[in-house]
Amino acid sequence: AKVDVVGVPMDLGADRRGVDMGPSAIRYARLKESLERLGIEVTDHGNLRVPVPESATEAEADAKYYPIIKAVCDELAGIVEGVVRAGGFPLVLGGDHSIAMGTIAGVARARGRAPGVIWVDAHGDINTPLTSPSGNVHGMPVHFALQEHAVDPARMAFIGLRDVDEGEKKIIRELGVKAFTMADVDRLGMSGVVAEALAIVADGEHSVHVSFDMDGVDPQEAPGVGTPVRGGITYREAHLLMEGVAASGTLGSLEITEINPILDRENQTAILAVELILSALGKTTL
Ligand code: DIR
Ligand code: MN
Ligand code: MN
Ligand code: MN
Repeated sequence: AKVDVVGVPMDLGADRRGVDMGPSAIRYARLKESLERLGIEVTDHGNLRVPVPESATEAEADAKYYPIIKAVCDELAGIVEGVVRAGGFPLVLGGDHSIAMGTIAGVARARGRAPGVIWVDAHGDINTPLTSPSGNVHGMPVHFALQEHAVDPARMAFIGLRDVDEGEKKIIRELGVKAFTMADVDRLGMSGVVAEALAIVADGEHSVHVSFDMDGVDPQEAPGVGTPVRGGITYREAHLLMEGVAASGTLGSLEITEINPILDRENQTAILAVELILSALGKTTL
């Protein structure tokens, strides 16, 4: 197996600073060595060049940096497209969650078809620029993925939701997007949730994209995130989720977002991210 790592040190999409250090934190947690120990061949494409907010114009800042975020996502899409066309597996390291627009666009272009998407998050990330209470672009990537990158709302599932804005609730209801809230995880168990989610999003091998916001996990296990919300996915549930995805044989691309090393404790959120990546790529106990 082969994995292509791409880092996107983006922190323009969120209010809290520091997620731009996410790719470094994940690499520091021995991503490459751990993947290689699994027998995976790793090509690290390094980081994209992402402007810092201090270098933005006033107009760009007023637009919540959308023009810059869009430009970085376009570049990311090109890299991801190339990776998929070459038969590789894109593993994208964030950065805030706005980068998902680039990853999904690249996968869609390479395959001529948008992937099914499992979106693991405490939040819906489906605000439009008009419904968003914050204006932050990391709260909107699902909206843009559906709108501009042809993701089919019927082939998408959220897992882990527990903090959804009023406007987002309405959009999720109207589009009929399958959303497994934490209450659903409690009731069905994570193995049931993953099985149902995969039944919705997967339709063949390498057809599924997992977009994993580390704030989907409970802050006790993943304190290094900008917008922690209590009552999240437990350590074991997170592994079960990734192991279920791996066992399905349908995973085609993966991204890990929103790790904030400044708010972390001894890099534990990045260390967990590496563990979860390994589970998603086939690491098993026996
Ligand atoms: C909120 C927070 N729904 C917003 N979103 C976050 O700003 O749109 N997403 N934190 O990860
Ligand atoms: Mn989130
Ligand atoms: Mn396969
Ligand atoms: Mn998110």
